[in-house]
Amino acid sequence: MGGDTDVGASVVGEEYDVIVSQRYLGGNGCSPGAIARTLAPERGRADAGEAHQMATTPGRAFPAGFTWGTATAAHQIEGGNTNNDWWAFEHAPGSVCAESSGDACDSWERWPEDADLVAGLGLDNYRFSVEWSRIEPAEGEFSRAALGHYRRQCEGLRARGIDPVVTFHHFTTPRWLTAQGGWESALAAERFGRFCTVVATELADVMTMACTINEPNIVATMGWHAGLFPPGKTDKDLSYAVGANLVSGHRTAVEAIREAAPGIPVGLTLSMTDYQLAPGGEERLASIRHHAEDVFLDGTVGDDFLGVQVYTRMLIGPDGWAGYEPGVPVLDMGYEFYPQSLGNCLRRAWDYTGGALALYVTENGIGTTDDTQRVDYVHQALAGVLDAIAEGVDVRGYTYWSLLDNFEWALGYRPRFGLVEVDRATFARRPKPSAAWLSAVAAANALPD
Ligand code: GCO
Repeated sequence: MGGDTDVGASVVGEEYDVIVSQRYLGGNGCSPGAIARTLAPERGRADAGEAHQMATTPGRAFPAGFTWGTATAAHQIEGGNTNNDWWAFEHAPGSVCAESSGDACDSWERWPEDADLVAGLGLDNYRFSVEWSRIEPAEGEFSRAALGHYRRQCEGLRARGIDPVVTFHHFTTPRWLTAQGGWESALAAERFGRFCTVVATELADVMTMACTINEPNIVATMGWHAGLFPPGKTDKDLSYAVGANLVSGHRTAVEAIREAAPGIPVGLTLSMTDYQLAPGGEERLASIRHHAEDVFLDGTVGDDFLGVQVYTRMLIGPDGWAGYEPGVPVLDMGYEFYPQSLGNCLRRAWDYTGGALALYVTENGIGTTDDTQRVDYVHQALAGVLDAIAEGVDVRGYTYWSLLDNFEWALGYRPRFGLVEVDRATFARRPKPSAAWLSAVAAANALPD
């Protein structure tokens, strides 16, 4: 393992650093505790009771039917996913990864506990991903046991009153496919379509929504341009070609899932950043938006919904990322605490797609060891969602990333996005006060003042 989380230093100045890499670089040495004190000097750590009271005071209501959920991804929580490109990347000599995913949260075994946690929070849905390399460990060879596992998981969620929202590809690709060129090859879309047919056939009567490829823009850029995801390449043009293959994989998946699971809404979940103009950055801003977001949004025409995933903003000047404004709070992940980014990106997604697709926030959250700061972030982000809805943007639900403290890709287990803490030795789960806070907001379907 490289162990050095400041892996992004060498990429600053290139277009891709402003596109996505800020979301994953981290290691700026800034204390999250100090940031929280700046942001919320009066607020103490809320226990569950206080949190409930905070959230049930009359506030601004969300529309009836607005859905509440939380999300995870297979490789980040299951453990032992040895047969995909990420495991290989984590274990390659000189890897940029801080550590191996290892046992992760042991959720392959402990998914019933996770389902109990979501049920305990009273959330409507749980978004999780199926691991392609477990279901299809060798090309064309499908594991009945793995399919049965995910089917039981969906059934178990439903038995607890939770809607299963299934992501078909969340960053990981089986090794047998990477050996064929992975997403560099046009073959990948066809292979992915076949996998989607098998999975959607199995889960047709138990899942409630299907997300095809999670953040294809991140996969292409981080893997083929920034070199910080597998396969670790740094070729901008190749990353654009991979992006196009991922878009075609999405389209193939939409067709496959619709055919195998009629009536299940299908959509893409896209990483969006609140790119803002710094003086002189007009041209660069347009170019970044085009490559990072628009080519993927163009691939969503005809879908049933769009999943919007937002964490922060970036100021764009003539040379790309213009840096932080003086004095802004910077998080442990290396990017700015800027919860207003969510409302702004929802507006942009709505405008760009001409209001053709219902929007769901399929990810939003904060990596912090200060749980009070988490509540502050989500509170402000949700206020932005309400503002966007009031302006006419059709936002149907909010999903917090993540249920658990989990494997944050090249950064390992240091960033803490979870509503629930996980003991790294025993895997014991312990909900944080923010979990009770979000639970109360969901129960009230309203945001406290
Ligand atoms: C993402 C991711 C997650 C990350 C999260 C926090 O879609 O980028 O789905 O895998 O853990 O975004 O960085």
